[in-house]
Amino acid sequence: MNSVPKKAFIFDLDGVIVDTAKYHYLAWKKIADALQINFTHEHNELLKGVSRIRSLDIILELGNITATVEQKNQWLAQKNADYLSYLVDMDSSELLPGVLETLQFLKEKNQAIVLGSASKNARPILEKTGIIDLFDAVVDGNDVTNAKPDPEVFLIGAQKVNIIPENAIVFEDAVAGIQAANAAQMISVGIGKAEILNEAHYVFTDFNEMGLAFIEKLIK
Ligand code: B16
Ligand code: MG
Repeated sequence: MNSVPKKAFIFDLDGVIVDTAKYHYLAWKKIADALQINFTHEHNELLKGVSRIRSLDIILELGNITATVEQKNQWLAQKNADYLSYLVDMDSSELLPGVLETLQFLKEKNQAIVLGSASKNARPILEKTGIIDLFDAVVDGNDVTNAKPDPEVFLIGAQKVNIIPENAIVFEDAVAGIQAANAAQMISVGIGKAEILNEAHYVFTDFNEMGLAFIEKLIK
């Protein structure tokens, strides 16, 4: 008899599965340029894992600009339309190193695979990259009221596959996401730089560096 409980492996999207930060940057840059706000790649780091509306507020704060709700809605719509235009040709070649192998390995091992993302565009991205069928549950920006570092997105994700938080593992590239995973009492695995993601239980540059042996250890 197998006494090992099934676990939930929860993946963030942007920065973990695909590198869409570059497209978010290009789309926000157009809005910032039009408003004469200096918006650099370093500023873009502040937007990782952050909701669309909060991202706009951060950019407006950089330029000391106050705006009406109508203006903000217009910029949000413009930004998203531009962002989506960069995703038109997206395919599996945009999957980050080792992601597909990791997902397939988890599937073979009969583990629950969950998406936990702040993005409202998560589903089309999973479809375009050809991996949506590997997911047992998808929780995205349309499903949550409280943004990361609030644990809501990951707690809903684990609940959807009937796994208790203690048996869930979260892969995240953003500090707020690591904090959300820790607040949910889950195991947090940072994808990126150890000096930035220092609150994570483990950190790897990417899934290739992590290796399947590490995943196997998490399953046991
Ligand atoms: P959208 P994640 C986040 O996705 C991005 O990191 C963040 O930069 C973006 O603003 C947010 O999604 C909202 O995205 O405009 O597509 O709804 O990292 O939580 O997967
Ligand atoms: Mg992310």
